[in-house]
Amino acid sequence: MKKTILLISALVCLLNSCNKEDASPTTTEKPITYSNFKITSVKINNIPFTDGNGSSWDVSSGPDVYFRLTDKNDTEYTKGTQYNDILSTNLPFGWNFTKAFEINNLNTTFFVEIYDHDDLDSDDLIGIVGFNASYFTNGYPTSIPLSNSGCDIVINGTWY
Ligand SMILES: [Ca+2]
Ligand SMILES: [Ca+2]
Repeated sequence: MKKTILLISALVCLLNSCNKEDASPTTTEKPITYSNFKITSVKINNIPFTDGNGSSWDVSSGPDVYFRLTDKNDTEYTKGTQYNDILSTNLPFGWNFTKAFEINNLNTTFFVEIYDHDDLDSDDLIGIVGFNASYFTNGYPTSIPLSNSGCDIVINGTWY
């Protein structure tokens, strides 16, 4: 008999605690949060075809475009293979990562540096676009458009 009473009181407790949860304002479900993001591809929608002086990147052809993924210390994490003689009609173009680039600290800022490769002198920097994944944790978009200095890019990836 004692056992039954104990069981019943335990059950009542359980029910009460359930009721308390039900009384909370909207839902008892916790919103999903992610603490990592991995970049699976980078797409270039637009680049400026002239430098700050109005000169084209190459004298007689379009720029030979590649990107470097770096951090503030200029550590290079990955580099995209070069597309030669890009014209505005080649836009958009991009790179699928053979190995996704994993960001384990969402607060770290990375940079997509877009270059024109030159054979005879140092490569021309077309533009740099910063990316800090923590700015996108409201909604966790898997396709993130970013713009800076005339460069419009899209970073695609997965939250996990
Ligand atoms: Ca050049
Ligand atoms: Ca060229």
